Amino acid sequence: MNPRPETGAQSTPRIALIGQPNTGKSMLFNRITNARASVGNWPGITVNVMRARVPLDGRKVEYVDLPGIYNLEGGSEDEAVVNRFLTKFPVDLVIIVINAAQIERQILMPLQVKALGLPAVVMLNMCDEAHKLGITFDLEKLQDSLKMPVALISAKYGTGFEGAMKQVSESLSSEFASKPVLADYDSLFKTLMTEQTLDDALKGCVTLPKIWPKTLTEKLDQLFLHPLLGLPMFFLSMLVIFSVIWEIGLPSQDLVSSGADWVQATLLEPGLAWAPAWLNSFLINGIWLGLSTVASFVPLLVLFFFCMAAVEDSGYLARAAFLMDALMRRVGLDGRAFVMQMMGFGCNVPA
Ligand SMILES: Nc1nc2c(ncn2[C@@H]2O[C@H](COP(=O)(O)OP(=O)(O)O)[C@@H](O)[C@H]2O)c(=O)[nH]1
Ligand SMILES: [Mg+2]
Repeated sequence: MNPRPETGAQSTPRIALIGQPNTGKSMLFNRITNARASVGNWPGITVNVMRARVPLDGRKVEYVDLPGIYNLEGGSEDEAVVNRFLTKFPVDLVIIVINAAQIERQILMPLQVKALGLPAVVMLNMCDEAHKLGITFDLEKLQDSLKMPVALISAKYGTGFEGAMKQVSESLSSEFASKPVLADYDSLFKTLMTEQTLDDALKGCVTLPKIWPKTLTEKLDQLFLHPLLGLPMFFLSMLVIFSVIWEIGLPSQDLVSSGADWVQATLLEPGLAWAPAWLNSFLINGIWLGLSTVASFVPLLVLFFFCMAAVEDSGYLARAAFLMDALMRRVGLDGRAFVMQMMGFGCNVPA
């Protein structure tokens, strides 16, 4: 039996939010607590864990935002923190936050929590995203299957939030005072987690669209990563970039050069006519010529970096590396090495 320090029927009930990273736990936590959280100071817990005390149906409740984890029994640092937290500072209710659009990949945690015997409410968050993708849920069935309340919400837009908190409040009153005992994780999970159990838990509860709507990125990828047209299109884009640099960059380089020549002929040479030959040559052929040569490259560089930044930030460079991989492998290199080859067209020193 685990001792339950810091809790008891007389003290503040504690509710912990758990779930995978990026499921919206913190956003939900902020919505629940009106962003009035502070970093909790828990003995033996090294990462920042936010906590806040706010009333729920007239009773003060402590909420804790635990680090995102993929698995309750894993060995990563964050998983160890959650593990340690749940055993050392037991909670009276767990809110399991799940990305509703990825429910098939996130159903493990409710099953693990159920196996531990912790009272829990599942919040299928990001219902707006799931709705956009055409995913529908049979909440009644899912509640029956998981044997815990399930709410469909959007922490971002507030959809379903009130109803979900009502479920939290009800679960807390019914379960509070009959606290669970955390069992030995390993033996508990060993029998539990087969693909079959995961599939069964969702059977008939979730309807995924037959055809997933394509995002803009997917549509563009289909075009740019086309097995036959992908490479020609990539070379064409590079040709366009090279011509832009050529057509705009070279004339601007000439412009800067002739500007520098003009400055030299009309200002520097007459202005320095008084100087002895060695000083004159040092200032004009040494310093000025050096500076103006470097300056003449500036327009080219600016243009080149601008074009490359656009290509890189759009994600096209990473895709080009993917496209080039098969070719580059023939010469014993990686697709990414192609980026250096490209640089070589500009200057072979950095390449
Ligand atoms: N579309 C949508 N995005 C959400 C929702 N809730 C959270 N997010 C986004 O999901 C991302 C991760 O949220 P965060 O609260 O930091 O997740 P955490 O890692 O679980 O704490 C953020 O960019 C949020 O804006 C939601 O209900 N709908
Ligand atoms: Mg967070």
